[in-house]
Parts: sequence; structure tokens; C-alpha cells
Amino acid sequence: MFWPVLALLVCGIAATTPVAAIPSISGSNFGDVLPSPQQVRWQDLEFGVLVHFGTNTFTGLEWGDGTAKPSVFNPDALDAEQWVQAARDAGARYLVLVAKHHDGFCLWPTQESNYSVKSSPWRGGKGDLVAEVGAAARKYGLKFGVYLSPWDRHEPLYKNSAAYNDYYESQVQDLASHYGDLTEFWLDGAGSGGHVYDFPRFIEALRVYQPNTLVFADVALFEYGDIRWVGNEDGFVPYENWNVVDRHGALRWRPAEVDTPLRKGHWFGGADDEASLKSVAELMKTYEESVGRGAQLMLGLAPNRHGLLPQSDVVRLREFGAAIKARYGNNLVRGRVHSQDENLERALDDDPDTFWSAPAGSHHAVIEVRFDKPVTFDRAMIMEWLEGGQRVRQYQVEIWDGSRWKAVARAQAVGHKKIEILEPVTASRVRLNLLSTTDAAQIRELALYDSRSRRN
Ligand code: FUL
Repeated sequence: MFWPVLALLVCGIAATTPVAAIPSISGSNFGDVLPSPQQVRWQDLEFGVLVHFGTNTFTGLEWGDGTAKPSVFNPDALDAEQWVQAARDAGARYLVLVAKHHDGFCLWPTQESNYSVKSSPWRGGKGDLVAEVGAAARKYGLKFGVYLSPWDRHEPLYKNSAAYNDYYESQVQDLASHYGDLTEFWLDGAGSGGHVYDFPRFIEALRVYQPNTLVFADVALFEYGDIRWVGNEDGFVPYENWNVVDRHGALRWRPAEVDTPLRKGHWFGGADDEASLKSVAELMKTYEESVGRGAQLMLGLAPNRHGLLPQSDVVRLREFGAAIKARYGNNLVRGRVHSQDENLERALDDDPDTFWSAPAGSHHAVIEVRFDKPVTFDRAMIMEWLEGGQRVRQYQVEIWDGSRWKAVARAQAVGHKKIEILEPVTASRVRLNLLSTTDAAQIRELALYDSRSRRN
């Protein structure tokens, strides 16, 4: 149904509310720190998958100790396109392949070791899974990246830090120079406690070929990663999510990535039971507590010994994608509210490439939406234009109850995307009250949804 708009208001109030002191470290202010263009592009991807497949798939282990024979690696029906299509159906926009896990087995024919696909029976030892998966990802429009475990439980050189630095750097070069643009380069910290690596050297080697790749690393492993680990593998952001964080006394833009597997407790494959497969409801909760809290969702997928995702995983991923579309495909603002105000229209047009700006210099502003008939909603979605930094510090979603504005959500931090989950409310006037912003707010979208509508 199409409802013409009655009216629509917006106001920007320049610094009417006193703003608490903004943290300042090493002379820079929270609000001054901006993302790189690569980080902005990456944050727009929102949702990726992390694929674990290797000797562990065949031995049933999560952490192989590096003694599995390459001969165990023998998928008889491997189809990387099946993985990618399933990921795409879920709505994922990039895929990171674990090219080497902690057991040291390499999925590409590295020159540095014989512990790789070239010593396996798969494709007669002529296969290159990094190449196959990269090509499949690109064919279906997904960005591609790799995970290269620093911890290596097979490689004898690992005991000698200097020699292993050479080894690892060569592997970085291999991957960085032969497989096209890498959107993300994942450095996993597990098992590396106490080991000394020459990370600056690895990153320099990586950047020669991949100036735009983003390095994922927990701060405990490597202090200058471009993306930060959320701090758990349970699929949620447990804090108010600020992109700007203190890294060794300097404020840096470090967006969070939330990694969690599709099958509970399993990064590697084999499980085909119903109990370990996350339900659509669980996945939607994860989505809303990761993407919906301004972070990136990285969902772990695990092909089985045939080299295929189990059919139940394929179906679940499709259901998950359909559930996201159903819940967030019907923006109640769109089509019901039109504004003569071009600026405001940019926050309501369902087009994330445009944004509304509060008046220059303001630290408080309001976006109001009026419907000609009341709408019922239980989700409010807000997106910030990150090129200008993460400016919204505190806000409320409010409804007009006939006599006053009533807050139905109050929170801090928007960032790339924020989904507020509400008790269902019905109102014909709704506003986003930006209580405190570091600079003039820039809002890409303000959208409302009803998760209980028939499309769900
Ligand atoms: C962890 C690893 O130890 C797990 O095996 C898995 O690869 C996960 C994504 O990261 O640190």
C-alpha cells in the first residue's frame, strides 16, 4: 500500500546541548580519526564467510598437530562454486579461505614446503585450491581473501624464529602475488603465544602486491592490524561499538569483525547433524548482534570430505539469506514518506550512497518522519556516512504519543549500521534524536521495519 506523506520535518540545532569532553590521546581527537577508503569499502561488505577445509576435514580434528599425511586430503567431488553460491545465497559479499591452518598444510602448491596439495592425491597433485576458490568467488561477485596461520605445527623451521620468518614471508609473497586482489588478509593469533614473528616484514611484503588489502589481527598478535577481532567467537558485539580505538596510545580506525561458525563448535567440516547446525533464528540473532551493531559478520563454513557443503548447510544458508531479506527488505519509510527536502530525502531513500547532513558545526540534530497513517514497527535501522568519521555519540529513537515525544530506544554509537530492536510500537510520527554528535551528523539511512509482517 502506498501512503502519501503529510509532512516531514528536520531540524539541526547547533550546539544547544553541552557535550562532554571527547577523549584525546596523543593529540588526536576521537572525532578526527577517519577510515581509509579501503576500510569504508570493506565495511560496506557487511557480511563474509570464512571457509575451513584441509587435512582436519579428513581426520575430524579442529586443530591438527601437523602429522596428518597429505594423502588423507582427497575430496572426491570438490566444487568451490557450490560453496560460493551457498555463501552468496545467504547474502555474503566476500569469502576468506583458510589457505593454511595451524597444522601447516597448504591449500596451494607452495614452493616453500611439500606439505601441501601438491603431495596429495587430489587432482593428481596438480590442484591449487586457493586459485579455484578465488576464481569461483569472483565468478559470483564475491570479494576474496585468505587466512594464513602464523602458528605452524608441521613446519620444522617454526622452532627457529629467524628461519621461520623467511618461510612465512615467502608464503605471504606467494599468496599476495598470485591470486589477484585480496580484500582481507587474516592473521590468526591462536597458538602463537610467546613466539616472536617479524610482522612488520610480513606486512611490507604483503603491501608490495596488495596495497589495498585489510589485515585482520587481534591486538595481542600484531599491533597494527586494519581490522580488529571482536573478542569472542559467539557471534556478537558485547559493547558499544566504536570504530576508533586506542592502539598503543594512538587513536586508530579499526572496525570489528565478528567470526562465528555456522555449525556450533566446528570450524572444520564433517558434522552433518541437525543439533550443531545453527537455526535461522540463531543466525538472525547473530546478524542483528554483529551487522546490527556496526560490525562485520564472518560466518564460518566447512565443506565435508567430498569437498562439498552438506546439503543441510546449503539449505540453511539460503534460508538465512531469505530471512534477512524478509526482515530488512521492506523499509516502512520508503514509499510512504516523501520529502520536498532533498537533504532529508537522502536519509530516507533506501540508497546508502546518499546521506543527510545536519547543519555545519552542529552537535545535536533531529530527523523526523511523519506518516499519514500510523505504522507499526519493531526495528529501527540507522547508518552513518563513515567517510566523515563516526560522529554520533548518543541518540534516541522517539515516537510521538499524542502529547509528547517518548523514547523507545536510547543508545550510543551508530557507525556503519545500527539496528535497534524494539517492542512493537505504532506511531505516525517517529524521530531520530541525535543527542550528541562530535560534528555535524551524516546519516545514510533511517529505516523502520516490522519483523512480524507477513513477509517473515
Ligand atoms: C581461531 C582458530 O584457532 C580456529 O581454529 C579458527 O580458525 C578460528 C577462525 O580462529 O583462532
